Amino acid sequence: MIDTTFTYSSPFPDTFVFGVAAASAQIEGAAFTDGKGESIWDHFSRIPGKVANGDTLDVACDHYHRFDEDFALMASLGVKHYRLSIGWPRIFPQGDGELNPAGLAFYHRLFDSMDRHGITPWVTLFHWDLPQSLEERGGWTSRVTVDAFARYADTVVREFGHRVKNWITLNEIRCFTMLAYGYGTKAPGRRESAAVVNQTFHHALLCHGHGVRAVRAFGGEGARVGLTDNCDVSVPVTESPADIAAAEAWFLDKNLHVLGAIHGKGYAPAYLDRVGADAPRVEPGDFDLIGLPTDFLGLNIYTATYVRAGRSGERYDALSLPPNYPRADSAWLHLVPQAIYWATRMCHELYGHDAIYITENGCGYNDERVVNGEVIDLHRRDYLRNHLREVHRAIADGVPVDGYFLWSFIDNYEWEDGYQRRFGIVHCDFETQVRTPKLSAHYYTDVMRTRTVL
Ligand code: BGP
Repeated sequence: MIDTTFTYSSPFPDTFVFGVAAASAQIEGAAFTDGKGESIWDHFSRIPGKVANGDTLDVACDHYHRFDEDFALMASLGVKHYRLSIGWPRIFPQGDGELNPAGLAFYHRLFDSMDRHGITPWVTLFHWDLPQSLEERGGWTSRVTVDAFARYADTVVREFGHRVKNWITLNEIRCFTMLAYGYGTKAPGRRESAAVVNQTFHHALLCHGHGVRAVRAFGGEGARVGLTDNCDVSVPVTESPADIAAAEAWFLDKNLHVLGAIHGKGYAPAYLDRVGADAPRVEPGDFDLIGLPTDFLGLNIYTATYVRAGRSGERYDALSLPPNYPRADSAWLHLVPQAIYWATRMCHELYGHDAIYITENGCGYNDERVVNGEVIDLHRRDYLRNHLREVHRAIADGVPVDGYFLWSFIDNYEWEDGYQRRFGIVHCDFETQVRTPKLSAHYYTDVMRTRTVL
């Protein structure tokens, strides 16, 4: 039922969550401290030519040693919700095998500090930092990783379940499967066949299921869990019934791998037709796990593809963007704010998700400098404002968007782009570790305070 009293200038609902996001490997640094094992990114970043400027994750934002001041800064900016991830190789340096108590102790200290600063944690169990030891035993191509993840998830949820109530199983499956084992641009940088890549997706889906199972088993009262997906998003060229129907058909087709698979009944016929002999091997009971009901869906939304009705009988026509279409410095990050509106609306209408969080949204630029104590990132303020408008519009249209986490709190290690690509609303000087909130941080503070798109 659409609330007709919710207008363009209405504040966001009282229950709407505003937050910021980051991930263990990207900000913690301390890559080999207190018994942490090597991750595939620690390994990959040392292979010449894989990461811009040969940047490693060794120090990053040194958040491992500075989290207390970082949470003080967050609190001073009015941030009350923070999405972070736990570094698997800190907990189990080899992925399985021996537990590292110092890793658990670190996250206890971190949660203590968040408590003191009045910040609620939203914890992702896996944000890409697979222990290298597991990679050497097959990584995501092997069920060894699934078993190891099940134990890791059980351990983490048992340990922190009394203090963490919002859990995210995995971050962006296609990035650590397809891009990592198919295209080879992300760690571990392999180029495998389609059959192998489809199998990595299947193993990731199983781990998602184990994450849900672990939270149900050990999360305690009030625990909630969901997946964070980076679905391929379509935006209808015109908001006419024909273009909307085309965009929806494209969306369903493109997202068969993950969103189409987590509903528990096995892979969709359309998916099996598409992959043919390259279909993943499925064992009995796999979909009992994969299809476990969740409490919410997390979406990381950055960009989209424009789709219109097919001109000559096709169901849709996906348009390639002209070279002068506006984008951020990340080459893939074309500016399409309506992505948020359409992704959330389609997930609600096509898959029935009734609690959706934007778990990431943001933009990456190079060469953002502190001048006279300020970083005037009006480009990011504009990105943020345009996207928040679309969140607001979705809510006005009855789409259940319950929260928004901005990527990222602070400039950090942007995977193969290293430190040159800045996504933060807080500037990090990687030489001195000095933090400077950018104009966009102050803008977001005002938005969170007034609960209005200012
Ligand atoms: C998402 C990741 C984040 C973050 C962001 C920016 O895919 O979940 O960890 O890195 O994208 O993208 P990138 O660093 O690939 O430019």
